[in-house]
Amino acid sequence: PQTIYLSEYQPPAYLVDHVNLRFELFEDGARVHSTLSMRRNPAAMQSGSTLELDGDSLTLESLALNGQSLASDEYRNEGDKLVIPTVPEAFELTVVTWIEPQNNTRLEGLYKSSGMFCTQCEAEGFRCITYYPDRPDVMARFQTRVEADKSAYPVLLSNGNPVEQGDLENGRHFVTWEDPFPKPAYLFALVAGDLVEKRDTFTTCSGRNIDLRIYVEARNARKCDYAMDALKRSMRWDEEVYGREYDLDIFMIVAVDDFNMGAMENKGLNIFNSSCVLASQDTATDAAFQRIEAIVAHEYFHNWSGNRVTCRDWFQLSLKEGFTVFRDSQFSADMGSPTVKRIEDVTLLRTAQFAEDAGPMAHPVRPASYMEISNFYTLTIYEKGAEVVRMIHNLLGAELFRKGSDLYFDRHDGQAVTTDDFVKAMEDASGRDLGQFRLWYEQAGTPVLAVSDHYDEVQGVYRLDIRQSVPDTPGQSGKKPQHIPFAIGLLDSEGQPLPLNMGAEDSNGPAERVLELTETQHSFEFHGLKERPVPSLLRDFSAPVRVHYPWTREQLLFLMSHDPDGFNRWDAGQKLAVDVIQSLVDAPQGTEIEPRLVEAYRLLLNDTELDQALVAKMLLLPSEAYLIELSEQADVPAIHDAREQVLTHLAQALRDDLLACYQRNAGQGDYQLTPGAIARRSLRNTALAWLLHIDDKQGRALAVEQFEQADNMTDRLGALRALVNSGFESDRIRALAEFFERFQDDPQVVELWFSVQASSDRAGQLPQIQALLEHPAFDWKNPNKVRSVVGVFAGQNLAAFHKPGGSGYRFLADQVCRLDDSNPQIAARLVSPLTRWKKFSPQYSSQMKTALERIRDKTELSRDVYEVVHKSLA
Ligand code: HT7
Ligand code: ZN
Repeated sequence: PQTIYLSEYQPPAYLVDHVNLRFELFEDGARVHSTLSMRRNPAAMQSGSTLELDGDSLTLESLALNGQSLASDEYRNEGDKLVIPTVPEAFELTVVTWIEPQNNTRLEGLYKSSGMFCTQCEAEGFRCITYYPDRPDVMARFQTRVEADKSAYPVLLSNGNPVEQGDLENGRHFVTWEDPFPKPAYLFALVAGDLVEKRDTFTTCSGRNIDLRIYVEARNARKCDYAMDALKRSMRWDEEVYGREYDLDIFMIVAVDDFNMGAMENKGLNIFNSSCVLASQDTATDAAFQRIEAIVAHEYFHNWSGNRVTCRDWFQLSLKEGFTVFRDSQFSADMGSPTVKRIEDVTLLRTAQFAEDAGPMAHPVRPASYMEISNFYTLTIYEKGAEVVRMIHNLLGAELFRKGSDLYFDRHDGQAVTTDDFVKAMEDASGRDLGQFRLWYEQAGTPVLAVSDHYDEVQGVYRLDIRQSVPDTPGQSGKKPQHIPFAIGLLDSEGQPLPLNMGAEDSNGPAERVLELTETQHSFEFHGLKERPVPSLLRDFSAPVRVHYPWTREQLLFLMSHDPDGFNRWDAGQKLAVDVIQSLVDAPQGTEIEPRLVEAYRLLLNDTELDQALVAKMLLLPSEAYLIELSEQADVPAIHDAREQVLTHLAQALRDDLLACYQRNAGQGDYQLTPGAIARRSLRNTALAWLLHIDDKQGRALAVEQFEQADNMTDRLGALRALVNSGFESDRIRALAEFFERFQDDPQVVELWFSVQASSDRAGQLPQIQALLEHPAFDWKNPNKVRSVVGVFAGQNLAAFHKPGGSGYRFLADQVCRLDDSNPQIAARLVSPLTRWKKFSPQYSSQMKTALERIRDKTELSRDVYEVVHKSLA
């Protein structure tokens, strides 16, 4: 496969002003009539009059230029390109293609899911529908007429506003949609199906009434309320915080069962994976509700950050994704607890994005090259991209950042632009120089800050020495220092914040400062300190960096209970637990488990003053994945055993406190989705999980009762998970059977049922995973099912996946090969756990490598999997 380079970007040779589409949908295929009004791009760099259009898996039925059919020697069909050697300056091109949505298992372009037609065009799916200059810097106005059988497909949708509809012969009908906003083809969408609609309205800040609709299959009609409310909250928030008003008269969301990712922001017609939109108290967990709110908001926010202002090319993907993730995380923080949201974001970043940044697929937030763009919808583009925008926000302050975003939207409305245009708008609005800051977009790898300190008792001066380095990554070495905002505070021995006086004459300095690191080495002095302070570093995780500082356990225990920065309070607890677990990994025998850790957890379990949402987070031990990420050469079974040992020790020592915590947080009256109620459910289910971890009899009775009596999915699933992970085998078997029996008709709950088993080292050993793949509810064509069994096993059941002997690796390689033929995007994502083979100790890494080679040697490997496997083996 070919590599595409940012440095080779050229503006398009031809532009499209208008697209007229007519879809004839049938059971055995679809005919697509497309008329493009095109003209030569005055900004084109190459001369000549050759037109090249992209195409993939299309049957060309006819081609006409300005109404004249083209003879077969007047164009070339080169498989993925349609070339017309000579075209005029301006012309109309009519293309008719035949496609087979019913056989489209890649789920790119037009395909069928549960009997309905739907599309996924980002990044390069539109070329699977018709020949087109399928690149985001070609923006056109679309009119789309959809024709289909009226009884099978009563609902016919596309982008924009409906302008005409009517009946046709043979029981067919049509609807025509017009989208007044020029858009790239990746934002095109079409849906045809037998769907019910939930309606609502939203009055915008300027008083316009917007028609809101969520379309779902009839059986899901009662599961749309939460998403609708989340949508209205998002619309209001974007007006209030970013001054962004919705622009069309109608906004639609459609739920689709078979979908490669979470959701898609098509203009006016967002298409969602069912699991990211459908929810009810008895079928969705609190985490699912929060995810739905965040994704609904994310897709809605794209209407401005992505659709009105879009990307010039796919190297700029983080322009829309990083900015929009930042916006959705601000929104979620405003809707709930900012500290808890920050903890969740940083957990994902440090566990998974840092791993990506240190692995063979590491790439900058603005990559310089790719083979298959679908492989670049990564945590680096999304999460690190959002962190980069967050740093700009923090460097500028909320007011200037808003000025910058207003300028960006005004300046570039209707354009396809670059990350550099975004930074420029921020610079122009604020007057700040972000020249060095741009390196965050160009350099891959997670910067490392080595921090040491020194206290001069006599002078009362405390000094922080900070050394920055950016590690080498594939294709990049010898990196420059980056501009890093490093937020800190200092505490006295009573836990009181100390004034940060940076000059010898200063007094009454602020309690927190953001130190701006721009050089390889910095020293900062703080004056007037009567005792050695305890530093609180990188507050609120002010930059996506690794900090190395020789923390003592005393300091961590102190920060855990005193740091006014909620994030650092949580992080101190994580660091302490990591230290305790790591010392057990290093010396499994004879290492005493830190008694102060037990006492710290006891305090937490009984702390009813502290924000209970924060307590709930603080009680969660660092995950195995994070512990692996932190180790040099990971021995997964050893990490797993050490973590289990600590959990067992804590649960045994704190048994009575756990029971008390459970009881205190049980019986909350009517189900509510407030932050307080969510925190109580989380505390109760953590206590239950710990009690069952030590096979406590009383815990078991509580779990069985909760499983049977729960009035919501968080509690029912919490009890199921606790039973499944316990030694009470008959309860485990019974609960799993009962759960399936009750929810077998609900695909989203069946996915939970699969994932509870696939993630459990008791119920998810390889033979059990293989049995799940044979289960009648499993479906290889449905990405959610594949993720909930194969993805969860390899990504979350780490001890089983890394079982000595390599059976887990061979299993994954087999499933990747199998999927590669039907859905390469999903296959390429599944490879991920194998790609970091160098991270593991030799007996594991050699077998992981062998599994990758096995995939590499498959015949007819897709471009998607080829890129991931070859880069991993390089
Ligand atoms: N912008 C959307 C990306 C997306 C996607 C990309 C590749 C293949 C399938 C896909 N489905 C959706 C989602 C988003 O970030 O909002
Ligand atoms: Zn997005």
